[in-house]
Amino acid sequence: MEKITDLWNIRMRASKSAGCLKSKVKGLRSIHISGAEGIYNPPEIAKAIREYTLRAMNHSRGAPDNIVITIEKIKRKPFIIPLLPVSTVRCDSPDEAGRIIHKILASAGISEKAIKSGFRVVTGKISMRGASLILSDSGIRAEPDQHRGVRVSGLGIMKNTGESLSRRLAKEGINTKTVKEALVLASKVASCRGVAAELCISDDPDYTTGYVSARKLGYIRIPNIKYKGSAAGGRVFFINKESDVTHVIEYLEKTPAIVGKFSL
Ligand code: WAQ
Ligand code: MG
Repeated sequence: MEKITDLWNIRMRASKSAGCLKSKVKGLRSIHISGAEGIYNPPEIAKAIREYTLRAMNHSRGAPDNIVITIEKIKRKPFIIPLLPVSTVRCDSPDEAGRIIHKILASAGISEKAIKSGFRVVTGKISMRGASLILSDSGIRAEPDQHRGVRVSGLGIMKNTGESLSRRLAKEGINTKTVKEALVLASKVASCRGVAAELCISDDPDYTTGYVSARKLGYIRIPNIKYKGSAAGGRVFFINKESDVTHVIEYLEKTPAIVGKFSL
């Protein structure tokens, strides 16, 4: 987006009805295929919708039978937030990834119980549409709807910040939409008061790089976080026990935040 007036939030979600008995037993009516969101100025809207539609229709998780695209005018002044610094660790296998994740999360003050609970979410067979909120000390899940999770929305990046980010990422050969969108999302999550860290594994079977992020640690990419072909994945936001869950959800789902600078 070029200017921070006349902003629109666009959300896409694609799903297919749950045909298989297993999902019905678990009470799931639909299976999550793909989702995306971003903030745009009016001249960019038509292009964004086309791009989101194509993404939904050609997804590695399968063919959807329902695609919902919502376009809403943003009525609040957005927060301008910094981008997290990016780094990539060396990691050759999901086993090694497990050890690396454990070390990073423990250094961010996340308890053993909470790390275990987070692992269960991101390696579970059923993909949530959003993220799980896990209390950093007890490991208890705090999101009101455990099927849906908390869906971060109202996020974007200023045009010139996005362009210089692309140049930086291109030098490392990682200038992709997937990386950029995840980085913007992680930056918004890290800017939320009460969030201690995030863990993410893509649910796309062919995308095997995940990340751990936190305001203090930045965005740490972890290759080979899962085996190719696995449709498991998810996101966990670890929250401090004093944090106000309602406020956290309100900020993540509803409050517009735009990445406008590189660091604090
Ligand atoms: N809000 C909350 N949770 C979300 C959101 C959102 N806006 N979008 C996705 N999720 C959750 C949901 O449970 C998905 O199943 C899961 O995350 C994975 O989503 O630097 O592509 O869109 O190379 O598959 C990481 C990039 C890419 C790492 C992550 O996630 C890198 C990715 P996906
Ligand atoms: Mg996905």
